[in-house]
Amino acid sequence: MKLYQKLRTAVPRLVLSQEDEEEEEEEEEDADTPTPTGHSRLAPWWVGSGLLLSAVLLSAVTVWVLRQVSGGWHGPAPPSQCHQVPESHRFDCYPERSVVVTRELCEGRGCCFVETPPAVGGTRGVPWCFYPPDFPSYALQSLNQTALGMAGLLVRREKAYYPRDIGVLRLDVELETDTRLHVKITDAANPRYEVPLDVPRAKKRAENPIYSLDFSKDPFGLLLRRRDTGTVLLNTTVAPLIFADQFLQISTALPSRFLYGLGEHRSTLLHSLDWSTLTLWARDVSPTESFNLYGAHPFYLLLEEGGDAHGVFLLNSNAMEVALQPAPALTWRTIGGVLDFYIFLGPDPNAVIQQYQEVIGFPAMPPLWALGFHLCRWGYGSSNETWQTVRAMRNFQIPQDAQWNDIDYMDGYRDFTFDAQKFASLPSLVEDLHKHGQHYVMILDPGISSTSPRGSYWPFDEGLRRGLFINTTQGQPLIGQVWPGYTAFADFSNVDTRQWWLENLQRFHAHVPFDGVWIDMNEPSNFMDGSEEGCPPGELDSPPYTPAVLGDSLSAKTVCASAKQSASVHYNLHNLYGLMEAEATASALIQIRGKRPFVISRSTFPSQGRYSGHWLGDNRSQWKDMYYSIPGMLSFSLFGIPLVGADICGFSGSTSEELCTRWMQLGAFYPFSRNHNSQNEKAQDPTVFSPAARTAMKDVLLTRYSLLPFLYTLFHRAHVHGDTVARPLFFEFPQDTVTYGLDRQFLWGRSLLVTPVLEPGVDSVMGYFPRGVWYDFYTGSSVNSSGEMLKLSAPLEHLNLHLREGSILPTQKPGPTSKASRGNPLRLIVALSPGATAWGDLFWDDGESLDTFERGSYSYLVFNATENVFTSSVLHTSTEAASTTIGTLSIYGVREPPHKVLLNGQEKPFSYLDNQVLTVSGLGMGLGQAFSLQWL
Ligand code: MIG
Repeated sequence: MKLYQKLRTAVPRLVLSQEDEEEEEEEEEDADTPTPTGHSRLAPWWVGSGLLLSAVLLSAVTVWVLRQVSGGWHGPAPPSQCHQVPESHRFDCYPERSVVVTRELCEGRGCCFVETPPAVGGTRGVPWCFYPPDFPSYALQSLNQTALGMAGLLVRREKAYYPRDIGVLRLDVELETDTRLHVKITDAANPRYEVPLDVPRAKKRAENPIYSLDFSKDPFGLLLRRRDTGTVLLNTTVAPLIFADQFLQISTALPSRFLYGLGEHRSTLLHSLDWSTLTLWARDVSPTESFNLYGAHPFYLLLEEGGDAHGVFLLNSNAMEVALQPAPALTWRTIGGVLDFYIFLGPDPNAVIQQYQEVIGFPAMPPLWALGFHLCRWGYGSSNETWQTVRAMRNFQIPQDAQWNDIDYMDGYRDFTFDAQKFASLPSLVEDLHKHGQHYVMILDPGISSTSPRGSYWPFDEGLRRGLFINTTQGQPLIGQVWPGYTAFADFSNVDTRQWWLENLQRFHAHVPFDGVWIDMNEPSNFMDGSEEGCPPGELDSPPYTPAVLGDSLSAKTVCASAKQSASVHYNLHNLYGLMEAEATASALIQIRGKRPFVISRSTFPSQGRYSGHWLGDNRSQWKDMYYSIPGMLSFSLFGIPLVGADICGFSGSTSEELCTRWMQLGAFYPFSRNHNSQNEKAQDPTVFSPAARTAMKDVLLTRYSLLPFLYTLFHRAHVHGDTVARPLFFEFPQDTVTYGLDRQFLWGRSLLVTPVLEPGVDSVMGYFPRGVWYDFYTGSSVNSSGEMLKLSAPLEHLNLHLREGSILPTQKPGPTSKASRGNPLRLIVALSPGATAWGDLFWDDGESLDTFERGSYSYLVFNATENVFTSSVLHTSTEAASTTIGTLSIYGVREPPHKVLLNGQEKPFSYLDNQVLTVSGLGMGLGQAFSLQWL
């Protein structure tokens, strides 16, 4: 208690009401002697105006006794206490799915058992077994100031109900920046597994945090507030903290129901808090609502009342669940590691994502060709067939930057080989792609065939010799089954594996000079559960608590959790498999090609954006799947992986011409745009459809290509500032609550609104237009919205695109490849605000060299329009800029027809249309040249 008191005198005091003060004094006196009654002296937290929430804070960091709860309580909770807990505030004390919870089992845990009508619609509904208000938890026993914040001890007097319950925990609170707080809870005595991620460490304590922090002492709890609004962002006193070796649980009240993130899942962008549980455990499965999918992203963004936003990241890679309930409240439930939270205070959504990426790392700058159109198919069957498609695309002059091959290029599905018969012309195909300014990408799987005759397959022989595979508990390579038959799995947590992976890629590149790599099946996926021998008994494969993973077992369709990897057991590293493979692959590509790497990965984890993009996996050729790609894509924007897209036209099942046309239109606005198809399905590339459909697809790709300078600049901003590329509307209009649930439209950057058609048989689409002037991208005609749903004409050949007032977009005459386009003159589209201002920028470099920004080999231009003058300012320039010119300026929203246009003071011809569009062509201004254009 001494430490605690010392700290209290060291910081400004908390102002409490008279009554509260008395209570507090009382508690101070007998702080060491728990009262035997077991009754909380405070109003329960759900009574919103209770003491806990009415305290006024004076300091950023204040500690005081909130409530003193006895630890001496056993057995069934008194029924009155149980019924007192409102249904929405019942925190599940028996989340196990394998048992039907009875009163006996529940009360055996010391919890309340109250039956309520079963839920409808697939969720578990109100838990029947829940914590009583005074369920034993930890008490904050000491708290010391540290350089960055404070460190304390949490002590539990009574064990909870899971084995190896940890009695004394260490709490570290670091005020890392004014907008970032770091809270870590771990075993005070023994080191535990922690995610091997390099996170930046603050050097000194934040001076003016925009948050304040308070602690409840017994039971321990943390309250985080936004200072200027007083909004309580976290309140962990709502349910007991549990910290056993393989069951760690902490709950918090949420300040609103506007919760996003927590991937990877198939869901609406805005999560439902009606008793949904989101499981995070990398899994190969065709995306299905409520299943755990390929990646794990324990991060959420929450919009508060009034439009401020904050984010919470739990740096933990173990299997976990996040339980949501309507209180609103959230429970993190993980089965290993430590509770390591980063909290980002924004205050706007974009700032939250920037701050998150300051911790996990900003995304890599992709090569320009990555932003072109990609074509792929499982089952071209031969390199000639693949080549035919490429030629057909060229014949119709449909833009394409990259041709891909799926596993059928391999010899017996073995990595680093290609079928010598069917793919004999593969090297020539790749050469031909390069000649046409195009690129080649092929798939690699992490399962390495283990049954090829010794001496015939270097990847396995050498991996075995060097000991680079995931091992069983017995120390032998774990054997599972994937496409090539029996396989071992590369252990990318071993640095030597990265070297071996590089050598494999080098050897293959000598024959097939690929440009990028598609890494699939890296959950890792296994056709067997665990291994050919199953998994051994024990607490890793059969933990005391198994989160609600698909298949009810950690080893379902993957390797055993007990398997040994160089950095730890697979139990801890499973969710990191795709990240580690991506890192190894990107670094190998850099060494082999000396250029910016292009990697697309199926499994992902926070910080993945530094190494790869992501596609949303095995969707189906259905309208519903097309819709789900939007929330999927936008969620990955939140996760710091801006290079994302879904299989355009659908992976499995057969697409229709109408669906595929609409999907090509939407997909032309995925940051990563690839049409991919499963084996045994009809071809679905643009060339196979009717002339009308084909032309619509070609047109929308040309539109994409015309926007590449804008898209590329957005990626630069993502790389340097952590801005999002594809962006939910609420990011730009957080004050407009209508936008909170919108996930059928999205923005590129802050200004380009995409409103796709997502259903069959229509020729119009409803779209929301936040308050302001919006211009039709193609024509420049404007609508002035007061924040309305508008019906837009949408015939099959048309994708609705609108420009927000006040923006300037750099575009370019499109060519058949990004390489061809980038030589063409630029056209800037200026969308004036009613006050006749606009802003935009352009990042330009050679499109492929490493670290151009970091080395200064780039140009950066800022465009402004104000009072009838447009100016281009060159903030930075380098040699690449010399060959590129700005040719045209199209200014939307010029109200009066001008009589004169001056370029740097010289008169210029122009055109002016009735819809208030002023166009000036033939500017011929080099990118490195600042200039101004005035209309009078
Ligand atoms: O077991 O490589 O998600 O895009 O075409 C299926 C074949 C393995 C799954 C990928 C899909 C790819 C397919 N792969």
